[in-house]
Amino acid sequence: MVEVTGAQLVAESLKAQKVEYMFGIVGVPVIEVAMAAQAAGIKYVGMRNEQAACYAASAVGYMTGRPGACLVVSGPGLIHALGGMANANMNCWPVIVIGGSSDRNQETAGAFQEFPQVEACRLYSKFSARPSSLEAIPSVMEKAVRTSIYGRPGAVYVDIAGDMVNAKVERTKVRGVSCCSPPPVSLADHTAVTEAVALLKAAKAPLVIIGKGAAYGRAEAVLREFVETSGLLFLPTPMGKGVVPDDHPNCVSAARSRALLQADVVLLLGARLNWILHFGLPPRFNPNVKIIQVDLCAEEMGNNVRPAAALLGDIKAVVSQLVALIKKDGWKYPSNTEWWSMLREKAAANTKISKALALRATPQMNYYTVFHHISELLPHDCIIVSEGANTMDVGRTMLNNSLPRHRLDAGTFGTMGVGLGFAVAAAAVERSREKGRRVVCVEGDSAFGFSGMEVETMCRYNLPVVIIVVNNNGIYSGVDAETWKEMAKLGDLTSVAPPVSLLPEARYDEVMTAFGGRGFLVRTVEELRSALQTSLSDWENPSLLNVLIDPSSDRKQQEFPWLTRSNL
Ligand SMILES: Cc1ncc(C[n+]2csc(CCOP(=O)(O)OP(=O)(O)O)c2C)c(N)n1
Ligand SMILES: *[C@@H]1O[C@H](CO)[C@@H](O)[C@H](O)[C@H]1NC(C)=O
Ligand SMILES: [Mg+2]
Repeated sequence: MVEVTGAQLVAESLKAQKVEYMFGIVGVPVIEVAMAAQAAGIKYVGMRNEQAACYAASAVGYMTGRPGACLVVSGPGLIHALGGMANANMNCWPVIVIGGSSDRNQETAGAFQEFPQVEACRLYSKFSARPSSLEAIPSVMEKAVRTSIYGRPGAVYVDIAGDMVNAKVERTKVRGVSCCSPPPVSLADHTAVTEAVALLKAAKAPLVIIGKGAAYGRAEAVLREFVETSGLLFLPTPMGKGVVPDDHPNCVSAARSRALLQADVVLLLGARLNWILHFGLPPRFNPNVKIIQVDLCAEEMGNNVRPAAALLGDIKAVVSQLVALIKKDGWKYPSNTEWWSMLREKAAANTKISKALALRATPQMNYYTVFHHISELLPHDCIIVSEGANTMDVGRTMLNNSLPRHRLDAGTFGTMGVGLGFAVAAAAVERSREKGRRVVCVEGDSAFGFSGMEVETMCRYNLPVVIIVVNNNGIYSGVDAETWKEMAKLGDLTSVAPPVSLLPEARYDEVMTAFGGRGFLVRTVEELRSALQTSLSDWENPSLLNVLIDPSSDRKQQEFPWLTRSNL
């Protein structure tokens, strides 16, 4: 008689569903689950906070199309993971959280770390359940993984009662469940496709917006063909960057505001008309703009703006339909239109302003100087992880992506603290690939602090992440060291220090050296370039560049504020 434990069933079921990575923190009752996962051939990455573990697992889901698993203990462990589940669900990224919970016979008795976990996860996931017996584990796992990747991807939760982890059952009594099929692909209604092409042909100022749904849906090849066949101009959303390369001649990122404002027809590909796209409404959009919406989620159609055409289906398949129809017609948007030349001029003017800011000779560097030099040195195929406010926003405009799914940032939910978990995940995935790519993590000093201890995780597993902390002594801005000292004389700092401020010239680089990685304190362009070159040539160790910039450095004047608010 061969017996199998609950832990083994969880691990083997995950492996059977092609889950390759698990991130987590062990303790009672899940230590055996992590060990069983390794025994089943799943890579286990022990993290320092469940939040970061869940961010990491969801990043694997986005990059590979297969959810990463996040393993947490009961009560507080699970609570910490909720932030990661919410972030994944908002981003529509698959992740499977496995939570140990208290023993069934102690429920309601005040058991150790007892919490209503299945109920708690419901608000943060697409699916939240607990297998009722050991025999039920494989099918519940299959359903969880399937749910995370079918339809609109998202977070799922499976609860494992503590007493089930080490309980045993005869293997022959457990029905094996094979791997779920890849998500079924559906095409858009042919009439809607015809309407969409007619709208594009009649447009004077058409614009394609490429979202991270297109990146997740692996539509890069067909989308590039679509852009080049149709001759249309495109604008990526933050994580849509790289699906078609940022330096493609049809990319109008540098004239984003103008392109959004004056487009008369927008083809929305795997992007939502939420706050990132200013709801598709005035003052940021033309009130008469016609939206052609391509999405795999029917409920998304009509959010904020009623679409002129709704193309429901798999993005890769639907874009193929568009390409086929355009090719049949032999239609191409002319490249000598006013729309083209206006956007080109605007883009050139904006780029010139950024460049002038970057090259301004001042004693301290500003955001533009830092990103100008970083962009010259980064390999074109690197994965850029980024978070912060100014750091993320300025960095996004100045750091190009040429490959899809190579930018991971604060995303739809605007979550600070995601960066280091994403970077750990990206580096782990890249290391398993034949030609692993560089992972560069560009962090504001505030953003870095949320998950800063994951530096130890990077050092422990020799993950050669290059972290660049753009340090302005605060959230959006800070004060310099001298002013800070003067301020301390004026009264208790909790009363007088600006709430945005953080410790001036904090030595984040020493967090890295504390664990054996490379740390650099950087004040000048020369130091920045040399530290970055050294870091990029080291594939054994992680590095952290603590780049001190002018704490009063700001974003250049914008036509519109970044966030569209109601008129208060
Ligand atoms: C979890 C979470 N907490 C708080 C915030 C509010 N917030 C937005 S950006 C930001 C940090 C910005 O500072 P930093 O990372 O140093 O970037 P900077 O703008 O200074 O370059 C914070 C705390 C958030 N978005 N997410
Ligand atoms: C980034 O792309 C833009 C075009 O969108 C191009 O002008 C710029 O030179 C590129 N930057 C780098 C560093 O390649
Ligand atoms: Mg800052």
